[in-house]
Amino acid sequence: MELIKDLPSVFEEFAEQRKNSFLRVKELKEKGMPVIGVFCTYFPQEIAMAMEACVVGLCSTSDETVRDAEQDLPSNLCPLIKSSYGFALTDKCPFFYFSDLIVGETTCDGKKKMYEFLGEFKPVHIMELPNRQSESGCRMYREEIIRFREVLEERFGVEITEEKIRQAIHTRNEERRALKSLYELMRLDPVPMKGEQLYGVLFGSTFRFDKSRLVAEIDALVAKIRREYDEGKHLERMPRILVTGSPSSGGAMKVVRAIEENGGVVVAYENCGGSKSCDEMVDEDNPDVYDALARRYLNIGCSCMTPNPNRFDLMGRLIEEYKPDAVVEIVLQACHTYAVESTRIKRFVQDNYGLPYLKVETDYSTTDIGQINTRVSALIEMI
Ligand code: BJ8
Repeated sequence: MELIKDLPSVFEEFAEQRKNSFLRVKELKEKGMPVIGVFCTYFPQEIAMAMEACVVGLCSTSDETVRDAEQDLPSNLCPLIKSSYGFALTDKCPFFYFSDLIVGETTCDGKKKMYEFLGEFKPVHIMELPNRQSESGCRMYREEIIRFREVLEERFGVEITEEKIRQAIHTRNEERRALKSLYELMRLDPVPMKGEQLYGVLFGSTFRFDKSRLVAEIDALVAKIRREYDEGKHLERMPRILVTGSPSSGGAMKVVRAIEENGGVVVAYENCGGSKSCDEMVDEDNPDVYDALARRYLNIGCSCMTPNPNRFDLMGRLIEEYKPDAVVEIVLQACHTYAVESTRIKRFVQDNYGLPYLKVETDYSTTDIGQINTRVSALIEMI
């Protein structure tokens, strides 16, 4: 596929993708396609894809409905949870509105309890996620994935064969491979694009429902960026920042913007939406598709796991490959697991790699932008 549009238009299009997909989901639903709303990277998408369902991310990341959510939820709760619940409560999220089934996992306590409220508006299925990455945990998640397949089969009157799951695994792996080849361009120094542009494509791609077309488009985008880079079109050399912690979408992108408006560039996202979502493939050679899925998903290094060695493993690899000059950790307000783990991340980054580390605790409001700018610019000046 030859990419005709210029790069700024492509970045713009992906950044607007979520909004532009509202209508598309409506059309797909009218054609009889089931819509599954999800909240977490642990969700084994391949099972839903194997029944040709449309999978939509429901995590809301704006301040708009937080006040409404606080009617039912405590105010000192993670903004992602409040925002997501608020959009559901006020019926302002078209993806939630069109969802036939909501799927949640037993990750952090706030999300788990919020799902109980969502059950008042929509059918909710909870997948029990073990909190340890162990052999027994894998067996348990494997069983949960099979149970989920059975729930879908019963609810939608379909048969989800292993062959279809195998095809979906291959399609998703191709998508991961393409997205990885995109973000791996940020190993270049100087970088070919801004971190915010990269994130826009990564996030926007989750709302592209024709995955084969998406893969071709991302491959073409990578080829185009590479070609232009070789012709000398790239940004200036800037302090390189690795972002980690809670998801950085929506309101939390203010931290990324602060980095880039103060002279730095985000070269890698360790968090969900970035490498956490794409780093590892599902083993296509494993004869047991459920075991392959359980192993791959359970390997995600979310702070809900205890202990959580895979996050440190991924962080270490990203530091070596992307050569950041500093690490910035985003901790959403009241996200206890990331907040607690941040102490160990700070030690890991400072002691093993001698890198400066900055933790930013924030929510989706704009009230702390000035303060974030001051702290981030001090970090960048120090590099
Ligand atoms: S795999 S990061 S998507 S749980 S920020 S709601 S953890 S209190 S979003 Fe997450 Fe899955 Fe983990 Fe990723 Fe709770 Fe923390 Fe809020 Fe969070």
